[in-house]
Amino acid sequence: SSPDSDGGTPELEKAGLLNKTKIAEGGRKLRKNWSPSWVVLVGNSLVFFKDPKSQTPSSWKPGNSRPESSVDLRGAQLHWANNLSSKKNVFKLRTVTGNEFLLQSETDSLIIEWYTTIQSVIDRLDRE
Ligand code: I3P
Repeated sequence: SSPDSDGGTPELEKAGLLNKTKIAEGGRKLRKNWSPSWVVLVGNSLVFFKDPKSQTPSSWKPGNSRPESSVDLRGAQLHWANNLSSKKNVFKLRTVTGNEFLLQSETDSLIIEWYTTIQSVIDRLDRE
């Protein structure tokens, strides 16, 4: 088991800059509003930071920067979604509460890494 599986500070799995738009809130469709977001995968959550200036390795740490929003990955669903955008490399993340996000990167390898890492967290939570 991981060093923090007994409930200490959750481990940082991944952090980076992606383009993000929320497309649904509680199942209700929203108008797209793409913007760059500093995305941090930590523990069971995907955490979004609005300020691109806070893109430092320490910026995810609690207290250093206030997250814009946070997504619980337990029970979430991930799908490639190039049919939902004119942009390339888009995937959709849907939470159990019916919030839907599109995430996108111009860099193929980067978006594949994010997809794979988020899916592995979802799979881990499904097995718990
Ligand atoms: C939207 C904006 C989005 C686009 C969306 C447009 O227009 O151009 O970037 O999504 O397309 O409606 P507006 O700024 O006037 O709201 P993509 O970039 O993902 O294609 P859509 O309506 O086909 O989703």
